[in-house]
Amino acid sequence: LTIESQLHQALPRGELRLHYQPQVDLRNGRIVSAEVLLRWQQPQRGMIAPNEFIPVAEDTGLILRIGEWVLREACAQLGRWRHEGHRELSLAVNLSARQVLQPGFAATVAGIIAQAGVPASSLVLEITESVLMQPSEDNLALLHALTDLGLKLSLDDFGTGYSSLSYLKRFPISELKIDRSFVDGIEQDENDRAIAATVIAMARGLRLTVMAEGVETAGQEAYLRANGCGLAQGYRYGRPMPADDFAALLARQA
Ligand code: G
Ligand code: G
Ligand code: MN
Ligand code: NA
Repeated sequence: LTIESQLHQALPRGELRLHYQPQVDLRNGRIVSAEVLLRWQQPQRGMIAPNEFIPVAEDTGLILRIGEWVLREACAQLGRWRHEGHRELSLAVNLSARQVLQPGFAATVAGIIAQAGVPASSLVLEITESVLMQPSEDNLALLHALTDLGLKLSLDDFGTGYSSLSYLKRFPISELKIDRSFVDGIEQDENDRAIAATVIAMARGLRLTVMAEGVETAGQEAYLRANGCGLAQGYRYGRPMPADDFAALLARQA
């Protein structure tokens, strides 16, 4: 069987799972949110990484149904955690370009957050530069319809794509995620240090929050904090993990 035909079965058979990776406030080290990362436990193939099946889901259009399931599941989980006392917790969900730019998506999101009983302000949607590379009036209106709900848009993998800086001004983005490829070299590569510091300074100038991805070491963290980066995510704080493990981590810092 092809990966495509197996992917069709993944949702009805309950083979998709969500993992949660902690995101911390660099001022105090506290976990304030998590990125939601999709996992596919395929009975014959084992665990399949999103980089392998998301492109297939995008090509086939299955991403629309899968993406909606991810949002629904993530918001329901967020509602339970907030109800259990983690009142300030928020979640960041990855969206494919095709998903964000489908007409009526904002109404779908509004329905999902209402059903889950979570405030829109506790939801971050991570989009990629490919969304901003189609800067039509229609697309701009679709993104505004989302931010009008009160949620935040975060630009994932910043610096790796082709988006022009002018898009940052034009689109209703409130956060930049510095790509892990720049964070990697902070301790040894003068260029990576300069890029990280410059992106942080630019983001602050534009009044955007900054999340550094792929933070693994104390040295990387110290450099990012010293340069004004507010938020961080990476193995230093935790790998993507099942909901129960993330809940245990939250409980320990309560
Ligand atoms: O979890 P992992 O570190 O392997 O993630 C790999 C990539 O897959 C990430 O860059 C992320 O953007 C993407 N990804 C993970 N979960 C989702 C999802 O639910 N929807 C979409 N569209 N992409 C996802
Ligand atoms: O594309 P996106 O940035 O959404 O996906 C994040 C990916 O990066 C996930 O596949 C996740 O497993 C991976 N990741 C998260 N933190 C780290 C880290 O500290 N080091 C490395 N090498 N990978 C990470
Ligand atoms: Mn992401
Ligand atoms: Na990324």
